[in-house]
Amino acid sequence: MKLNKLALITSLLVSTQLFAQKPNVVIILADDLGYSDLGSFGSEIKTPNIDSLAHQGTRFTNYHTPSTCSPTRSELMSGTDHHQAGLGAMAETMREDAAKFDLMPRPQFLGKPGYEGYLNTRSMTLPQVLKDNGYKTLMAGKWHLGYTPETNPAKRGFDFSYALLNGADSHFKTLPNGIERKTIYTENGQKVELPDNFYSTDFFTQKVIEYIGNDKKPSQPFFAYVALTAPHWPLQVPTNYLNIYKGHYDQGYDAIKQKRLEKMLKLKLINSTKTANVVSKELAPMNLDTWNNLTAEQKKIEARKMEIYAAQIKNMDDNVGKLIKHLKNIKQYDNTLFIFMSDNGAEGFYRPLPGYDNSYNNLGKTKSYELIGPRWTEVSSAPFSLWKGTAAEGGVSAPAIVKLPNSTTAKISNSFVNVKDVFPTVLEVTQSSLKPDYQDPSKFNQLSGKSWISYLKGKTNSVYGENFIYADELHGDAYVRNKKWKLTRTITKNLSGPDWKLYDLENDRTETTDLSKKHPEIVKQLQQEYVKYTQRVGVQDFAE
Ligand SMILES: [Ca+2]
Repeated sequence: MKLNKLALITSLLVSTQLFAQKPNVVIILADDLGYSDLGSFGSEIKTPNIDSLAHQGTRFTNYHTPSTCSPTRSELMSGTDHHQAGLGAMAETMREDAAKFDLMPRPQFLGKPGYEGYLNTRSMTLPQVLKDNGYKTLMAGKWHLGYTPETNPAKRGFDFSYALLNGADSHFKTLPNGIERKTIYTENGQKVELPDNFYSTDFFTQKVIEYIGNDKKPSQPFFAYVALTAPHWPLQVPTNYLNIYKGHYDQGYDAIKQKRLEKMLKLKLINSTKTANVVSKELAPMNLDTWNNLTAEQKKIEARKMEIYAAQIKNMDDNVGKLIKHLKNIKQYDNTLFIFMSDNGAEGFYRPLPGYDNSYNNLGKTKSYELIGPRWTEVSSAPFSLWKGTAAEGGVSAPAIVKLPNSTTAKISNSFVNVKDVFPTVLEVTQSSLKPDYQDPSKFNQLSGKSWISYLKGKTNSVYGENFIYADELHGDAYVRNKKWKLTRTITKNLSGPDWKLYDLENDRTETTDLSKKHPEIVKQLQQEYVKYTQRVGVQDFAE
């Protein structure tokens, strides 16, 4: 009897020890961060903490996401195409009043399969699967995948959650007089009021640190989803950040972009400083002209907006630094898988709100509500074309960094990868398994990405192989890829006209030369692949 007891205790101790050795997982999701906005991706903005992950891990130069927030988040959480996960279109576009948000309304789509407007019940979730596998699961930040109690993070697998349920909010608690907060925050599923000193990124990071706790020998590994709302509009920073980039952007768009391109070339992220064409004044939001054609007053305001944007990114990096420091303090840093990425390209459309004080001296403070606008976005997206909400590379390419547990060397990877790969990658690193129900396609959407691990460990030359087909569609903007080819259209705001265009991404990822007339056979083949994709995932046609 005594022996049995001892054996039981010993085996418990051994299993607890093995359990504790499972790696932690930290996913940091930036919101609308452009492709070249990090120091390690060519930016002049100082991001040493995020760069420290890049310098011990892999930078993906060819990482893809849907072109807006909630579709990407649905793919990250479910590991499946957003048309199957419930965000075939953003919920905001399926409202009768979508035009209010500068979006083309398609209320007739709402409720169709895959267009529920929230992370649907056919989606298994990454936090739930990790929880089933013994992980403590926690998140803080933007959810954007459902407003009801059933669709709250607390019901979709998170043990601990502090969530903004909406797609955006002011970064401070204080709003202008007469403006009422309509957004909803919940903690562990219960509605909460923001604290008076709330600043989004500071607060969400602190919450994550609090949920992780101080235990140096935790009984469970953890999964932390750090869903930051920076540097999404409005441009707002704490007072001590207001002037840290003062004067840095007075040279204007082209000078800063050129510096980024040269740095990217030096870092071997690109192989030439060729960059995309800028949008014409006629098509640009606000009809904003190029730098040399602006008045001195316009230049002053434009430069100020970018100073605030850069400061917002610096604040985000400082918070990532706080999190890294905490993990080092509790001896959990080395044994953690880090994935840092943006959820989509930088925001180039202009979506101001009435009732805010956007005078020069108030920019970046509470009660202001500004965006960087299209021209600085063309810098954020460099070397790519366009921005968030389009199928151009500037909309669907995001900076991404993965640092495997105990990794210490820097790599740059040009392999095509996408956000749906995160789920299977995390499963492989954490040696987690799916319960039988989740493996039944009649009950649940199946994972459609590929794990990066064989590739990152040097066992394969690319994640998807040479001849992969990949397609996506959002709000009528679409693309399909095979080998070096991308067939694409961006109908939004008529930015690229109604026609499909063909680009050779190997030689022209800036999408400057349309080769559709030259290679009609490739256009035809890719069009057929695109139709197959729309049928497979159930795309509703926005273009009609
Ligand atoms: Ca976003």
